[in-house]
Amino acid sequence: MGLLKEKLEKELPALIKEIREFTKENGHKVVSEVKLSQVYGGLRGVKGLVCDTSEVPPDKGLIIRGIELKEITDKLPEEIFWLLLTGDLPNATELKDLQRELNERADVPTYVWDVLDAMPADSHPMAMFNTAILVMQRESKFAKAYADGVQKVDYWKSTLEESLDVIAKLPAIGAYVYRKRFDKGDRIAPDTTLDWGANYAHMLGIEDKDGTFAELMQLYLTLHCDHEGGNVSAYSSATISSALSDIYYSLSGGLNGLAGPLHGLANQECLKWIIETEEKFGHAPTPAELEKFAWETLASGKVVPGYGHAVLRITDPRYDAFLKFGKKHMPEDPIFKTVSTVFDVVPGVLRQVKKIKDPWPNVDAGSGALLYHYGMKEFSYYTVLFSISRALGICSQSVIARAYGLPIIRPKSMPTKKYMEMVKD
Ligand code: HAX
Repeated sequence: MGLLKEKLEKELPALIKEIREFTKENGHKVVSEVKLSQVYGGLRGVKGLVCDTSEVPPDKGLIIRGIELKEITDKLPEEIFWLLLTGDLPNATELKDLQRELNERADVPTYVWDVLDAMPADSHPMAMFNTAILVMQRESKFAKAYADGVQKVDYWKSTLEESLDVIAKLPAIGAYVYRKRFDKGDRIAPDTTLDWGANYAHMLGIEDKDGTFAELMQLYLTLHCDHEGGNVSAYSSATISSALSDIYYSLSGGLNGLAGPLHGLANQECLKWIIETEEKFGHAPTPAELEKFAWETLASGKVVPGYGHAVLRITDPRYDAFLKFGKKHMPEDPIFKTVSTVFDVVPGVLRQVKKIKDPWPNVDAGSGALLYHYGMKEFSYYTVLFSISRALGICSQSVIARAYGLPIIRPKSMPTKKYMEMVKD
């Protein structure tokens, strides 16, 4: 058994006992109320979920297990995975043990390559990536344990096992989707001496003479790992998982939500928007030209991608971290410079639109420009990178939900007519 499972086995029982007592004693207390505008407004702000891996205060941004993101941007993604699950950062021995476990589980079944090879050449990389996860469902350790009659208190154990299995394989799958979909040549064998993110960078096959692309992958995979429980991908996954569907079903389901332009696909849309400005004006756009283009985008009924957020009301600290990386490694890159100019201009435009609650950049506003700099110019691939990282949070949340014994998710819906009657009184 790995040290991660050992730690969780030791620490979870006391926590579960505490939660049981807490909910038993306080179950009747009101923690949120719902207005009709929220019912018809995506349940924004309604407190009705529990997520112990991370939280997103509107004025601070992502906090993982009590630690603000800006304090841990130098950590490896696998360290963050340990943190998400346990509440502590791993020591050197624990990290090494987790890396050993991931290496041992990294072999991808051959049929995954066959399925990807059989998909139409113009398939979206996200459709390829999510199909690869789903097709591995036959490997599910939870489904097997459930069929064998495992007790509810032990559900989390096989969920952790299969989470490790799938997380270990995602870099190779993601890298193959890139190489296959964009004709980059044969699959590159993994290098097991590297950490999870650096190995991914290696298998992508992007030229990286000074090692800074691997550094960017580490940062990318760390920054996108989790964003509390109510975002589309995490919430969709949690709902699927609550029906006791296994990780292969719930992770691919949640990541299908990430593939939407209002969620993870915004990183693809955002760079496209920036490149469009260059094409339209024939040169790196000036602030005045960008302002004009932003107004034109709004007038055409489209959103300005990479700006705004359902929860945040400040510049996303994940955007700040990417900006810092860009300033250090590519300050003169023209696309990166445009990203900075967009940041100077767009909030001022969006602030003038009354209905927009958050005019500030989110995580997707700058990441694409950094990838572009290293020659990864295939926009439609960017959400796959996001997905590999987000799997860390989604899997952690699933393991914890199973450990807490949370029931099937089933909020109540009502017809419009009933709401009309309800508010009459
Ligand atoms: N450009 C234009 N209009 C915007 C906008 C933007 N960047 N941000 C919000 N609005 C609009 C909304 O579309 C909405 O308009 P309608 O009422 O006409 O539908 C109105 O302003 C109110 O929206 P809000 O309350 O401020 O924001 P929401 O919580 O409804 O939506 C979104 C949050 C992130 C979906 C929204 O800000 C948006 O569409 N942004 C652009 C797309 C984007 O960057 N998405 C990625 C978000 C981060 C993420 O999840 N990454 O994965």
